[in-house]
Amino acid sequence: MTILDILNYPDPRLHKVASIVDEINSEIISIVRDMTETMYAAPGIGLSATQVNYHKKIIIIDISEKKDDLLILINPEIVSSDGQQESQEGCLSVPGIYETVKRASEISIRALNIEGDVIEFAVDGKLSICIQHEMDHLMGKVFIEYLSPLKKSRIKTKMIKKNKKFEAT
Ligand code: K1U
Ligand code: ZN
Repeated sequence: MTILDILNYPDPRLHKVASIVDEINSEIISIVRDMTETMYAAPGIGLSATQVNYHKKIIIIDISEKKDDLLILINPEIVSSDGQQESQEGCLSVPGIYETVKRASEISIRALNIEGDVIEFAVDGKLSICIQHEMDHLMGKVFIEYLSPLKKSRIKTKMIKKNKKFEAT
């Protein structure tokens, strides 16, 4: 397994739209393994393939305390959504930034699991927020795009400075 580099905002590759996984082959299994190691090492509670510069519809999530409840969703789709909730979100691609985002409170998801079976389930709360956040990444959307143009621009400037500092060291 390998710990992959996570793209940092405003890297333009974060805005690529992921394509459908049409076969769960050894390449997909390998990227899922590497993503899992990367997410746990970061540490994070979710990760999309987009963030590791792999532009296929794969997300992984583990919101458990013990980090022993990994959810792997391939080609995830939101089949229905209801209500609204607001909460603070962070992003491994925008480190150090936490902002309040409004999202649907309950969503029903259809996806493939790693065995290639179709799974359908409804979720709310933190898991629902995390799934919506990761699915946005697959569409090339980063959570700060929900903020006002002024806030977004300030964060962008801050991140560019931070990335330059990091590259110089
Ligand atoms: O997509 C990502 O960048 C991962 C992101 C997921 C997420 C967090 C909060 C709301 C929605 C989606 C993160 O994991 S940021 C790090 C984080 O939240 C965390 C890390 C360690 C322990 C607890 C939380
Ligand atoms: Zn994110």
